[in-house]
Amino acid sequence: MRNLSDIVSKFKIQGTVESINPLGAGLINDTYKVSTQETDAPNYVLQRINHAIFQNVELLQNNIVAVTKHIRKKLLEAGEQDIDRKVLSFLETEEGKTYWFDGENYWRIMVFIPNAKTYETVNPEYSYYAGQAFGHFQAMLADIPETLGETIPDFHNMEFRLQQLREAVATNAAGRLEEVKYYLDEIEKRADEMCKAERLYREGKLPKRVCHCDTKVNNMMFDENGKVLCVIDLDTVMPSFIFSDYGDFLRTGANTGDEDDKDLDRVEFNMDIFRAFTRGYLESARSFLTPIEIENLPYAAALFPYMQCVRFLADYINGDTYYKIKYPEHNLVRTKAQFKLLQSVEAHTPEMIAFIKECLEK
Ligand code: GN1
Ligand code: MG
Repeated sequence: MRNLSDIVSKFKIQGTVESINPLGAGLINDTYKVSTQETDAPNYVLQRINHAIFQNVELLQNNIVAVTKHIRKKLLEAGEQDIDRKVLSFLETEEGKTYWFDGENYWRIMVFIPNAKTYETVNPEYSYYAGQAFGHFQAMLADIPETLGETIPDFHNMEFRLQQLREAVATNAAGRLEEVKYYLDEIEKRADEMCKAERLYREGKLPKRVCHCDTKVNNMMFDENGKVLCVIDLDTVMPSFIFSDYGDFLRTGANTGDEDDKDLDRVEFNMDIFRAFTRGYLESARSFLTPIEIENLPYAAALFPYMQCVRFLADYINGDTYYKIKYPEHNLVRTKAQFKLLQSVEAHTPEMIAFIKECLEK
């Protein structure tokens, strides 16, 4: 790989690079923190964009620039303070692009947000703020003038994800089919119900809105007091069902275990987190959500563990070509943990429905 400081030098940064160290735990891109020597110069985040997955980097960066500019404008209009910590800003190269292609890889740099933290787990109070923040994020983007492209076509299309799984099964590239039969059966039993969003969309009953589409807990920056500053990891911002953002936060935030927990007894759906997040989300999103969207929030809570189960399993069957893995069984372990989470969500569905009803009556 190229010398990282060489890559940094292609962008118009302030200050002198002191160190470059790995940052974060994303499964797709490679991320580094670039620290500068001068105290008055910002630090930066350098990322290698996974070009195998994000094939149209120009479109990707255009989306992100459009989104961050629009959010910045909204924050200014609302008279917000501390705007530089509430929205990402990307640096340009000498050629005026927000990415650099070194002949092999695509790179980008954004300003590092100081005194902000990400978490792998959150308590109910933080979840409440997270719910408000994602509702607010969707609300701010409701009138973005640019039409955003799909950075990964059919990214959260459940029918498409099932089709990919079925193709993986038909090919059986890694010869792993025998050991995953049970999970395939369980997935197929639920397939029809889980494709409900696509059907409602075709019937004209469900809109697409600009969503974040990767609302894992660790994609939010919190300030010193646990308040959400901003949402990061904007690669997948695109038109989708609001279920994407609501559901994927709960998939990660309300899981009492880890996404790849080997101990399935640790994996449960935490209703306290569900309640706090839902309360926050409804507060900031209720004004624009339709009754069908609200009614299907419990479906969204099940859809994302289900979809992730399908995606991890397909990758396992394909021989681990998509997600970074740490050991050979990793994608199978992830599949099992997501399935366990799904079962727990299913067990809590009546309670979720009752809680949402209660929120709306207030
Ligand atoms: C990937 O980049 P990261 O780790 O935040 C994936 C998400 C999955 C997630 C599972 C582009 O997100 O869709 O939900 O892993 N991103 C892409 O942890 O596929
Ligand atoms: Mg991430």
